[in-house]
Amino acid sequence: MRNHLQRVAAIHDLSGFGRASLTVVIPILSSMGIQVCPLPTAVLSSHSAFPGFNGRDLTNELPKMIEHWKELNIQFDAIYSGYLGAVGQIDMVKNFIDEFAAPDQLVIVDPVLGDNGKLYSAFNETMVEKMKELVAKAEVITPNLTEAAFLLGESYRPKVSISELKEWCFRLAELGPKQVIITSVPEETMPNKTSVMAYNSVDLRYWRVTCDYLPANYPGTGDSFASVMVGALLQGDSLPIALDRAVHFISMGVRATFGHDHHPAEGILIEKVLPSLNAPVQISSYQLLD
Ligand code: PXL
Repeated sequence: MRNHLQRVAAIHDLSGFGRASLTVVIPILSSMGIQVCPLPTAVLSSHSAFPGFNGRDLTNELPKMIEHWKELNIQFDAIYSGYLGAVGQIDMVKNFIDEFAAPDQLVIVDPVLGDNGKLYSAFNETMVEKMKELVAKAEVITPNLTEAAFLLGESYRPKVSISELKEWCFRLAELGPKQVIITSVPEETMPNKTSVMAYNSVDLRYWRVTCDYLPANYPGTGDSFASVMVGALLQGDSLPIALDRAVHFISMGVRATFGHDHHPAEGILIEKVLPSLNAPVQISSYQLLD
């Protein structure tokens, strides 16, 4: 039977406090009219940027949950993975992609590994190596600059030229994905701007969307960005329009948050900007790169 709504299997952790992973994936995709079926990889009191967090890895639970979904014969229009609780989960997600494959399905992997040049506290080089295998099974990947550097074995540096970034996108596409999106790219010549770069290996086009940069570091923005990308692509947007929508959603969320004085680890106030996801595209600033 055809799904009544587009349906996404969302393989991420549930962090109770701080807006990251499932606490942003679900509201964003629900606001975009898409049904989310979470497969939680871990349950944490907060994301790992808060000191003293408590977490429970769900690696041993996943096979039983996946088995039940198979018995229910659930069909997914998209499979979307993010933060994985342990390296042993990578093979499970790879198998999930094989077992739940369907025609025209979107498989999007956000290879969550780290930020600002460092791996997140739960991860090491083994996770990086294994993540390459998962990336190879995706149609779309959304690493940030740090994750792109780790996946390519490059040293992280905050300033990477556009020609180097194009080469990084190309090399990431050689790992398997058709579309590569690198987020959190500082602009070389404009310190108050930040960009997202994308490459579509099907039509060989490179895209860039630039927005204002405010000096703050909010965990979970990568999860919000990738979730808007999933929603927009499922709604039939082109790659550059999906990029535009995701960049401007984050940009608005950062602006809605920046003037407040709470701890940045609480993340961006997505609740203030969720309704904008239902508006027609208003700002369009994508650029096609030579
Ligand atoms: O994608 C961000 C994220 C997700 N989940 C957990 C995290 C983080 C980033 O710190 O710690 C548990």
